[in-house]
Amino acid sequence: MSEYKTFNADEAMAFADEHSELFGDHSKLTAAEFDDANLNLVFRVENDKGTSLIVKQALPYVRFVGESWPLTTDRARIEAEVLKMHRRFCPEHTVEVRYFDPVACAMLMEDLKAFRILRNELIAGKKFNHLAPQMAKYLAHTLFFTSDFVMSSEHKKAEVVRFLNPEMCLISEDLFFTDPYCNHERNNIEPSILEKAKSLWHDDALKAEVAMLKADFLSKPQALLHGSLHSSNILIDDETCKVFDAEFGFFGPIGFDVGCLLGNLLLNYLACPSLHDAEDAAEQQAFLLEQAEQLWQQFSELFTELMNRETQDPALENSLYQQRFLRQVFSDAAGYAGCELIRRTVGLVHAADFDNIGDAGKRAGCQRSALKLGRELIMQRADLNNISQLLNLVRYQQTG
Ligand code: SR1
Ligand code: MG
Repeated sequence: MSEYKTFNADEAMAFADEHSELFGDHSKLTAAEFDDANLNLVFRVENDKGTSLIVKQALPYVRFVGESWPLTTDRARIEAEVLKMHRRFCPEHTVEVRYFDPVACAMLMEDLKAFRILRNELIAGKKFNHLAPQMAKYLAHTLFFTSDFVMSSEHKKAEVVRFLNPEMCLISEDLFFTDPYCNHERNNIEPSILEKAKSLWHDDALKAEVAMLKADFLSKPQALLHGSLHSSNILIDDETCKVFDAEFGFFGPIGFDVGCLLGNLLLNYLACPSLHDAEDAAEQQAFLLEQAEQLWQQFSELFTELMNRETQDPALENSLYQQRFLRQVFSDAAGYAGCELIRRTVGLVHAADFDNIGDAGKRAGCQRSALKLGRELIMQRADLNNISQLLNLVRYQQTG
């Protein structure tokens, strides 16, 4: 391809056929477009023997908004490079990119056809005991091995430049840290909670803490983040989790990836009483709290073990420093989890966990709980000493 052109189904099939041996000669191919992709053009290309691949192409705009929101196609390069880097450090839980074309801004990925979107599975009340341990490993390995603990000062600075992602970061900066705290036209606020949402616009104490979290997002390039680690960007089957959709990747605060995932577990937790009957809701909430506890516990144990064993910079081997570092990651993660709860409630992009709740009154109750819990996590993040205290805050807010 000599210049960028948006694929149609035939061109997606040709792209897959040209860049993969998978289909062999003379396969009869079909291409089906995914219509639920927020940002990009995604096709499943399949032959008549059931073999399939995913073709994903960045559009020069935000797909679900349209051409009125132009967006860089360089996000495809970022996504391919982040997934390749993360797969180096955690291959078992990172989707495989088979080929990337920088002119077409398109990639060929393995098709995990038997896997399901984690958010949808949690909404359906499914439980996966392998979720927390596997995501803890993904987070610990991808974030530790791209941090100052391992990368030399010079190498990491070059990587920070390579992964500069200003347009995608601006979306997160606006949606997480700016829009929810003012009367922004992008916000999506249900009338029944408008008064609660308005209180955010005038809450100076909260806005000061959100500003600190935003400032760190802007200027704390600790490790190569996925940058959008929510439960719709994790695929899961009965044995394995796989992370995909890494176009928001950049070097940022480690607590942002941890907090995004934690925040999405808490969104589903708050939705449970409105999604399931009382007994199922209680069981699902107990599962989610257990997964949240294991996620942090196992992440921090793995990260500590890696710091002890693999740190390359003598100055960063100091055990007191390492303890303080992880303590700060926990505090950051609590704050970013709070930001995710709030922005998914009043911001442009909601979460199906709440939007799937048919009863408007129950949905509004979940939204109010999310705003309240989100604020508490942000305001109390420095005082929460461990995951148990954080989860007690969650339990209390649920009944508060
Ligand atoms: C305009 S992009 C909106 C959201 O979709 C992605 O999944 C990220 O969560 C982003 O915030
Ligand atoms: Mg996605």
